[in-house]
Amino acid sequence: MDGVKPVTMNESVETGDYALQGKKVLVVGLGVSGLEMIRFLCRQGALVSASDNRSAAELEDVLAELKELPLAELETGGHSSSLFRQQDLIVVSPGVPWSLEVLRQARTENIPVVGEIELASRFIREPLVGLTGTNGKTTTVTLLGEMFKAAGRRAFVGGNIGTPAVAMLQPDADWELGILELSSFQLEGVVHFRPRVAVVLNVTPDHQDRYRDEDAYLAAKMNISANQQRSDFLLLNVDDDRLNLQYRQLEERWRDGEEISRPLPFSCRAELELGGSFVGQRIRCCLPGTDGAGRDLDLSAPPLKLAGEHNRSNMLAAFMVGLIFGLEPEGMLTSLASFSGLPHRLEYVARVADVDYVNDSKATNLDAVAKAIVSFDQPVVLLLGGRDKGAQFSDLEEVLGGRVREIVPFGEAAGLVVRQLPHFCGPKAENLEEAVVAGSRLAHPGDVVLLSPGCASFDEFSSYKQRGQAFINIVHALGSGSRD
Ligand code: UMA
Repeated sequence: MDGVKPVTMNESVETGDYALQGKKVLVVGLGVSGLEMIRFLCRQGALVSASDNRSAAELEDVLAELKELPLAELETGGHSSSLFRQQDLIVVSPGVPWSLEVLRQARTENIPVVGEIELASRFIREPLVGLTGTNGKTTTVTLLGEMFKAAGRRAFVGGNIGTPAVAMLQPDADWELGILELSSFQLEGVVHFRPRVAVVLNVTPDHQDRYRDEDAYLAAKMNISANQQRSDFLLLNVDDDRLNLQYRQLEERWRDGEEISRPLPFSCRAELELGGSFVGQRIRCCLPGTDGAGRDLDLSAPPLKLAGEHNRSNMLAAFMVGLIFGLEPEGMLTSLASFSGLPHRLEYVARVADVDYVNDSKATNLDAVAKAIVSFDQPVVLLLGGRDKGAQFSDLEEVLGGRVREIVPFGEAAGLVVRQLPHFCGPKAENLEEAVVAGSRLAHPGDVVLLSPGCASFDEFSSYKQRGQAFINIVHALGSGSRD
């Protein structure tokens, strides 16, 4: 993490004076985070400037929105050190690299530089759940949002999922807690951010263009608990080797009385004495009694619509967070049973003639296809095709064996798929509809027909969403009259 962790904010802010009235604050980046930060900072009475490296022409829509707001200065087409050096505070959008020369320079001049999550968390008074991981973050915070909503609790769900955390601070807001999906980019920019409960779902190599090595990426993720205290919790998936090691080290430090959060393990492979496990059909949780969170449960899990160990692991993490916040287990089990995931991402559609149909239209690359295939315990009939993006379909061979009954190649890329994966392919289908029908004939009872196309949709549709919706419609037409 050399060179990426920002310098802490100036003394007055650190000692609890968060007043922004009359302070010169620069917002870097004019995406959704930048816009929301500008709105918030203007409401706080700050003298707000903004800087973006896109040209004014590229920012046309954004500039139209900014017209309503009293900006002190607006810089487009690059970042100039003269503007950065005048500021009392610089707030940075998550996608902007901390290594930018202008930011480095500002820090050497003791100008505080923080990220959007840090800014928001300094003003949010409600307890926060912070959730990170390489995969499954969006699914898990969405499920958590549903669990809290079902329990009648007003939970803000935001962060990397799309709504910036600072939107939690809108004047008419009335939240009881915030659930934040946090990317490693966002976690790089935290200084005092302290979630009441932090969760790390998994850590596998990603964003290697931004991080020096895997340890630097892990360090950015673990920043989620940097400011937690002994009454806080850090949930770690111990099925992940790197997190298992983190857990064992942190547990020792916690037992030695260090001022760190209580680490709690969770696993879908082993039953644990402390923490949570989801092995077979049973969910077992043993949570320590700090602040009334103590629970000891052994429950039978309902049948789930989402397949795969990674989904069980995400569900277990959400269940444990809910328990810590006092949600009733029965209500949460109902939420688990009805949760069908996010649209177009391993989205369960229906069961027709004892075959499950799953829409993974968002999988437009082979890595996503591979992850989808391994998430099922039952045999898969894979609908693969669309407009090729230069993929090497033969790379899939390793995961297909023993898992995929047959591939139905479809659309423009069908010929290429057949040439590269001759042993797995049945006859080509012209389009998606033909592919679904062919898939339904090939599938045996208990199988999954999976649309995980590994290609763009543009040969037949205007977007992956339209393709996914078409798949859903075709499946429902297929199933009219059958049990859903
Ligand atoms: N920009 C600069 N200078 C730079 C680089 C970028 O001015 O050196 C400008 C760009 O021209 C652009 C703006 O910064 O105008 C974009 O800022 P941003 O990339 O932070 O984008 P936002 O629209 O604010 O969205 C961000 C997250 N984006 C990234 O982390 C890249 C969104 O996550 C998030 O939903 C949103 O804040 C709200 O919190 C997206 C994402 O791809 C979904 N995340 C990555 C992931 O999930 O893998 C981490």
